[in-house]
Amino acid sequence: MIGGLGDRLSSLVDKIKGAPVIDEKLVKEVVRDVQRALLEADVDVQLVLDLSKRIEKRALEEEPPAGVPKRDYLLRIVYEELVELLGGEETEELDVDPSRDVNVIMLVGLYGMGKTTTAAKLARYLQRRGFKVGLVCADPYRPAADEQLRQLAEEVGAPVHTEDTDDAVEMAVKGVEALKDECDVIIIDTAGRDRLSEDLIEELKEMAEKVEPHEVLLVLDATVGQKAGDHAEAFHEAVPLTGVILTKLDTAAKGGGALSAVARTGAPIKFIGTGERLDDLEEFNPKSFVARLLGIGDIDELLRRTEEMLEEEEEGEEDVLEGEFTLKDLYEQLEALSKMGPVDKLLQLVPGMGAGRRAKELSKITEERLKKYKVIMDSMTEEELKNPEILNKSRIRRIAIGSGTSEKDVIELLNHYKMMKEVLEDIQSGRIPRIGGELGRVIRNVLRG
Ligand SMILES: Nc1nc2c(ncn2[C@@H]2O[C@H](COP(=O)(O)OP(=O)(O)OP(=O)(O)O)[C@@H](O)[C@H]2O)c(=O)[nH]1
Ligand SMILES: [Mg+2]
Repeated sequence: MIGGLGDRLSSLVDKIKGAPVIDEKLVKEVVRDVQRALLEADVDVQLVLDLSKRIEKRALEEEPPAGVPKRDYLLRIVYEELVELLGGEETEELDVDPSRDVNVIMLVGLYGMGKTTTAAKLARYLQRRGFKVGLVCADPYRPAADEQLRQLAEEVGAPVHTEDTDDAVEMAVKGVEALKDECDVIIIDTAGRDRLSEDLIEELKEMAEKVEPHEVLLVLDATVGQKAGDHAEAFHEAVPLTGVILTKLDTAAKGGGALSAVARTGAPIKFIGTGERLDDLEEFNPKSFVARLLGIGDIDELLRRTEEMLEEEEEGEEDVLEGEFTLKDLYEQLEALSKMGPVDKLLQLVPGMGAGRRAKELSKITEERLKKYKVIMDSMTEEELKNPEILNKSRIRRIAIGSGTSEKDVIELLNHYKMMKEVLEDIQSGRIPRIGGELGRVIRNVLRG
């Protein structure tokens, strides 16, 4: 993705990992490689210079925390500075709330940026999260705009509203009116122009006043490179944006330029489009994006951090082990954990978990199983999720039938739940030592509920 940036950066990681010593010469070489990679990806020269200066200064001056090898610390510095370049640690989630009557999202942007395609992609993304999504065409200008949206809506299986008028605002208002009862989220595909003209600004402002959107997302083609920054700024001045979706990153050699320029404006990049298919939409998160660019899996990441964590005792985490540990928690936490890497590998990092029956059994929790567990849990009542003890034979049978799985599957889930609970108790009683830091937190979250 985004040209050779990933290739260049991951060979840099190999260089750091393979260097016989981490000295000034290597640091300078690394800095030069980072510069070259970023400039090639069209990142602004000044941004690149600032970043490389910071990397060099930090690498030469900062002392790694006790127990952390210099090598790992250098990697960490490169990683942190790249994350900063692409928007920092904080990420903003899409503001959709199931308790609202309806959530309204406006997609805005110039001609050909990918609004209509992205509307359908976003619909699918939200459907997968359990929302009922409707699409509204608010583009009276582009020939057959309604037909294009209709076809895409059909593909994702979403209701669509089109209104036969040449007034974009009216199209949006009537569309929301028509779909709001049957939908949780309504996505409005607005009309573009060839530039940010007065009439477009007026149209979008008036529309926003009338439909009161929770999100106004600018859809921007990443192939424009650094110009994406000014573009985002100008739009934001005209209509307050809640975020940006950068499209066509799959084809954008200048993607690094677009990402860093938009990040600099402070507008959160919420999604990236990575292809023409309707599945090609990803949540954008600078941390995991950079980890991917560097080719360091989150496992590496965690392993590296473990070392420093062992040193430091985090404060304020004493009570996290307390409280009810329910099945629901198990699912949520396992899901969070599995995003960081294979569950079994992670659990092996916990002292006392590496071998034996429990580790063997828990290593069976693959992504596939997690999906199955979710389906099973969807067939349970709130009460059952909270008090799995009440699950007797007949309840288990009912759940298996309801979820289209087998009784064996349900029992397996319950066994895994019990096992995690045991581990929790072991940690509480001190039979398994506490571990600190990020990994410790994740593991404790898994175990706490
Ligand atoms: N490769 C790639 N192509 C994309 C992506 N997103 C959109 N496209 C393509 O970009 C072209 C324009 O997309 P549209 O969704 O029609 O753009 P639009 O902003 O609605 O265009 P107008 O309504 O004419 O203003 C289409 O051919 C899409 O398939 C992406 O992430 N990657
Ligand atoms: Mg369109």
